[in-house]
Amino acid sequence: NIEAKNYDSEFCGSLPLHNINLIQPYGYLMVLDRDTLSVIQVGENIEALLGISPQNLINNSLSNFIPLSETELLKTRLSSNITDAIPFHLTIKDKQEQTRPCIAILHAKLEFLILEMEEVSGKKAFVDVIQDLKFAMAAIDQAGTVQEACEFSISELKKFSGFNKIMMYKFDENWNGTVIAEVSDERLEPYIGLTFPASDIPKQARDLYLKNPYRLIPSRLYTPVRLYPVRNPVSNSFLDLSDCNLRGVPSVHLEYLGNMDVMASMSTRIIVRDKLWGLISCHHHTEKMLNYEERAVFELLSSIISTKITSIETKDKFDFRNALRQTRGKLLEYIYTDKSFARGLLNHEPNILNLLSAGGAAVIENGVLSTIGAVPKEDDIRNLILWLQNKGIDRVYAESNLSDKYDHAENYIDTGSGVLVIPVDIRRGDYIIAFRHEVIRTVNWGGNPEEAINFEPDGKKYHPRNSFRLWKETLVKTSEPWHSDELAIAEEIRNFIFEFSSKYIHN
Ligand code: BLA
Repeated sequence: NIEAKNYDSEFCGSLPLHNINLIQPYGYLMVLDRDTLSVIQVGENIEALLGISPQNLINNSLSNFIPLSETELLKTRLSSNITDAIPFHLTIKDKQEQTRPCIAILHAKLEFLILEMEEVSGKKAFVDVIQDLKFAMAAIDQAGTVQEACEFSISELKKFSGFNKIMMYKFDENWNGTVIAEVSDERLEPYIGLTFPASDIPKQARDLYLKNPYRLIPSRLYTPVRLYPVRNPVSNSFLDLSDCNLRGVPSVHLEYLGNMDVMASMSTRIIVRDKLWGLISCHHHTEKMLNYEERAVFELLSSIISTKITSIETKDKFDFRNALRQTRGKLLEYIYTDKSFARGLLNHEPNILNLLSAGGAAVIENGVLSTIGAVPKEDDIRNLILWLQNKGIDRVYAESNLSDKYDHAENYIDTGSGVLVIPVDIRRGDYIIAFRHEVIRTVNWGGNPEEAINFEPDGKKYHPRNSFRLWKETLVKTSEPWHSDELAIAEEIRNFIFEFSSKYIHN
């Protein structure tokens, strides 16, 4: 049986999404020859738009259905070698000579063009769209923290779109995600504060957000539309639909939406420093279609929110790093004037506890142990040093759950759940050790993550979990995590002591 932690990489993560060969019926899809614009492959629902069967449409040129000026514009744009999806207005004339205005999105591939079309519906005036955008941008701009940026953005998007519920979903370092902000109609079950396992949005699904800004599923009960012919005659395989908005949805996710009691869903990416940071997830209890303009507003706002979050996070990181550097500067000065790293790190303000946000610290210099703050008993410290020596730990080493690696540390969870170790002279047993106490953390999972997926007795058919009720996990014997900047600063202190001690200390 597959373990929960592996669902993301090993099971859900291997479902093919790009060659599902089915589309959702809220639009039309055509594969066209790059030169002649003649139809190579088409979604079987095309008859509803053109009044022509897919079989009869093959080898006809799109230019037979649009004004000459639009064919020319399309060709000019194509010759500019833009690879991004380009939107167009197409004034389709169907078989009965009826005019059917459409918005088309063109994906230019090497071998052919993929055209996705939707009939224009409920067009908003340009000035209204701009007004919505300006309001939302002004609100987002007011945010001073990431939390505020998330809250302001989703409430603006809720006003604008009318979804029943909008959430900001933030990924952690293991790709689990937590709902950190939520606005919803009153009667809905809240998800705020709940964490969902990585496999709920597996890797290949997350990766698609690096290509496509959003994913829209207007109705989970849609009837899938096949492509005709089934195999693309140019590539002689299934059409790669990864860029297409209309791409069909794997049944496991449709079932998942049903279990959440959601009929329509839309998610929009938040990208921070080239990485998927989170998603704005929107739910609706009845079918809900957003037209191209509305989706474009989501797309634009998602990049504005991404920029805002990036700038706040960058500033926070800079401030944190700056404060660390200032304290480090003072400590190095103390070590220098005291000609002893033990005295330099322990006897002044600020000291090593301030530098590393530690509850206690032990420094062994020339075999002599000195401590500050709340530390384990002397015997325990001596044993820890023997363990470090035996392990040959000769670089800065940090653990937030020491007892997981070293059983004996169970005895001093209250002072030393976490350690940061700076080895100075391993042979002599000279170390600098900062301790952090236990911080009991509760993860509020949206349903038991061990049951993220349920296999039927045949071991082949499977279902997503059907309960998202709070399932608490308590993490014990673990301290606050050590920050990579703290590790870097510890390394700098170690280098300084090396340089300096060869000249002044211990002689
Ligand atoms: C897709 N799963 C998704 C998506 C979201 C979630 C947002 C993107 C598509 C969409 O917007 O609907 C999950 N939605 C959530 C979560 C919240 C939310 C966590 O609102 C929290 C509030 N899913 C499973 C299992 C598998 C799985 C067990 O639960 C795999 C076996 C797969 N999820 C799965 C797949 C997709 C998906 C394959 C991609 C669907 C697609 O884009 O085609």
